[in-house]
Amino acid sequence: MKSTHRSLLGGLGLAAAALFFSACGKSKPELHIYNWSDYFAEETLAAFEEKYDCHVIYDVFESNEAMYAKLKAGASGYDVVFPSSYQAILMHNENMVEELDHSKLSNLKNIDPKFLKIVALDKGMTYSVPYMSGTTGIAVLTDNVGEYEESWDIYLREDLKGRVTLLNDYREVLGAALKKLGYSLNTTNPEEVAEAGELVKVWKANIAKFASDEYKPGIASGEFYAVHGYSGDIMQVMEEAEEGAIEYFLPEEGFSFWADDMVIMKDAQNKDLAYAFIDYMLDAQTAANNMEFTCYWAPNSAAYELISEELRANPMVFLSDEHLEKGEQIAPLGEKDQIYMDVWAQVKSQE
Ligand code: SPD
Repeated sequence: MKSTHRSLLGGLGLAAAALFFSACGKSKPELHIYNWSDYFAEETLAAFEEKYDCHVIYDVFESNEAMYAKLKAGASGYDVVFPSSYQAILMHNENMVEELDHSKLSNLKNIDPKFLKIVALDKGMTYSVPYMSGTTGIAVLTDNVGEYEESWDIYLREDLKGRVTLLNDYREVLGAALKKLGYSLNTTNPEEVAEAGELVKVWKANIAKFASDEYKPGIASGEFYAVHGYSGDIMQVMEEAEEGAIEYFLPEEGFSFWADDMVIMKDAQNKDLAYAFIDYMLDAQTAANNMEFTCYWAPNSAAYELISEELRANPMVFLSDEHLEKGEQIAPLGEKDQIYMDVWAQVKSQE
């Protein structure tokens, strides 16, 4: 697998660089992207800028909730956004994203049909195109955690108090507690969600913080001993750590898996460039480069033969039948989402 140095600082470097280049050459067309951090290979954006003689401005978000809140609060000017599939559905229902013109996406043919069948929520790719998919689990610093059970109960361990983190993401954290309690992470039963909230309050007393970007540098530096995080991001940190220093597990009680998609915003300023960008991301070599860098599954059949043997064989990258069986995909809940948001607000406000 190609070893590449990644910023473990949540993509701030890339965003700053993009802003710098944007300020230097205002005459070129600009493409504004809003995405998760550390989610492109280093060469991806620069190669696109060169090919299309444009500037790419890359802003990052740490959760669907934060991204959606910013857009709803009036942030406009983004051309391409990368919500998780369950969030893309909500954005589509709220008329925030374009219906896609497939004639402008020649590389759509590369999308893995198996992925469309078993994982994609917008199976016809009418308003979203799949980008990457992964799982959410727990990474541990082996020397500091010692023996452990592959369970959400790690958040109860007194000896790890103040050294563990949970994601700052209500669907992921309440979802984890729901799995621990034996419920679906998509339940709309208010009592089950409330019970999950009570469990998260117990976990909260033991954690250092809710962290969605800081967990990467935190476990890399040894500040945190166990972190709740995304498979590819953890694998990125593992690649730069000593062999065996960090392990990743999927709790036996169940866990989430998800996909992140690409959408074009209704108010995009440069829709042609947005289409060109999505098509470029679907190019086999671009997708392979992004997979090698991010360590996530890009569901692009044409890219599979271009990635290393090692990546192809890594069980952390591709969703296996076991993942699909023991894990559960986060689904959109419509109005019932409010049940989760109310419980999450209580969790967050508890001292
Ligand atoms: N660094 C990229 C992380 C992408 C995580 N997206 C998945 C969110 C599911 N709740």
